[in-house]
Amino acid sequence: MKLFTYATSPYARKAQMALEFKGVEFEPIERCYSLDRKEDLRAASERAEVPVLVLDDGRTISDSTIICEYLEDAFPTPPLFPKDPFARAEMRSIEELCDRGFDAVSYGYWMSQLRKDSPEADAMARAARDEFAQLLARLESALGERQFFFDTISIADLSAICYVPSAPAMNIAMDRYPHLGAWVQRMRQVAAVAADNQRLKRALAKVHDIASELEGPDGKIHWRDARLEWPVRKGFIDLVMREFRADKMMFPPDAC
Ligand SMILES: N[C@@H](CCC(=O)N[C@@H](CS)C(=O)NCC(=O)O)C(=O)O
Repeated sequence: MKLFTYATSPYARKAQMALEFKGVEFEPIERCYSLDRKEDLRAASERAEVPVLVLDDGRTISDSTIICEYLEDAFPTPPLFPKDPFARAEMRSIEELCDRGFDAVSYGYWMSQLRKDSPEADAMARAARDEFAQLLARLESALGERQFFFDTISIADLSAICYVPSAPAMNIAMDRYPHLGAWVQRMRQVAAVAADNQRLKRALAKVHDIASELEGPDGKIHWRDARLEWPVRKGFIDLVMREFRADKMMFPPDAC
């Protein structure tokens, strides 16, 4: 199998950690279409997003949630889903909170840093910090005194570990979230998570500035669903309009 992946993409990281946790052999291929425009990723995924899993016979599976469900079905041991149906539903809700909520808020924060000379930059950074803190509080209470979000490590943990440790980079102190703080340390004892953290550190060490992580060769930035909703919902629609009018937005193609 192959995995189109990218060391700083939370979705790709989740899928790669799931493969590694389950001990499935695969070849990682680092791609980010909006930054490198490599056509092999576009050929494998109509949305040209990572992650994409390519099976040995060439069939492909896109979307981190769908990939993780496939991996759980195809390689049930060790499990990454709880057994109880209600716990499975709760696990999916935490994954969704990360994929939709944390992702959009983080994107909003990094956009505010990228456009730091824009009139709304400070307010946007504050709004993103406030909402990120609310999301952390939700996870802190969902985790409680437990070792992991459910009886054993699950997709909820692999999703959340892609966001929680970025709080300090957004100037959010972790001392209000003691359970999450201890959980991050515990998670980093897990081999697949430790390997992911090493890859992330290596990738971040090479990042010159935020622009090089977000803007493609033509200056366009990838936008989609919740990432677009967040600045509109928070009242930063003028920034969105300026990006759109300046032709700096790249969207997934129609009908996919
Ligand atoms: N719903 C998708 C979202 C995947 C996604 O948005 N991936 C981003 C990276 S974080 C991407 O590939 N964006 C396209 C680009 O930047 O070229 C999933 O869960 O896999």
